[in-house]
Amino acid sequence: MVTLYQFEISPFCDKIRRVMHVKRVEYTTREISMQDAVTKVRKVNPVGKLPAIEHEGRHFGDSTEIAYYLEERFPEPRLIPSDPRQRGLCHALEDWADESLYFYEMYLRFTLGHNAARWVPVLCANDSELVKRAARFVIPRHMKAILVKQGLGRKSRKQVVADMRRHFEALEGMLSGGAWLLGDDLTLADIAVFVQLFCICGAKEGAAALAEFAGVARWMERVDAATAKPDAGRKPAVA
Ligand SMILES: N[C@@H](CCC(=O)N[C@@H](CS)C(=O)NCC(=O)O)C(=O)O
Repeated sequence: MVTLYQFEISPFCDKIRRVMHVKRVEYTTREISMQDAVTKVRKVNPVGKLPAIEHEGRHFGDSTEIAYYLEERFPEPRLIPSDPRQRGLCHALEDWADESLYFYEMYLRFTLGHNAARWVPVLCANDSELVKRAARFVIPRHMKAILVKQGLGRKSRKQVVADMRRHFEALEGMLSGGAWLLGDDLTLADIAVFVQLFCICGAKEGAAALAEFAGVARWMERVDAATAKPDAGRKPAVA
């Protein structure tokens, strides 16, 4: 049995739940609240980020590390190609999702007031009233500070939305070659990109972009159908 330490709404945690669902890995989740994050996360991942898993007495952090570990321990069905070119592309797309698309979801959901009003309470669902109230002010500022250092936070909203739209356009182009990002089979690349897009589409601006790209919308439905727990009760592109 795998134990997943998570923030439920984190795209990286969603990525690992979906990988485990496809591989039919038995797992249980431990939800970490915002107020416990500072003390509890470092106990399961010294880097201080989630997801982290515990399996057979060992701890692993970082969604990429975890996905490669799960691939080794639960090889079927394969999610990481063995062909070197496909494997390289799978990694490049996963890294694009984790290290670029992630910052768009952070920017859109947590720093724009109209989206933050919806998502900050979800982020703090397991916290005390005091934390919930403080979070309305603290979380958007905290995320903005991260994004200013990263670079996206120094751009205008118009520029960020235009950059984001270009990512949708790139995906639409990649998907013209087949049902999945790498062709005929679902891979870790589909899951990694999907989870970030799912969060982006939780913002009004993301949902509006999705409405323009029918190929991306159909692919999102395919990935969700192939990777979500039937009882997850969530649909992509809710705004
Ligand atoms: N590269 C990491 C990123 C994980 C990540 O950034 N997780 C966020 C939640 S979405 C987190 O734990 N942030 C807490 C922090 O940075 O202190 C992965 O793939 O697991």
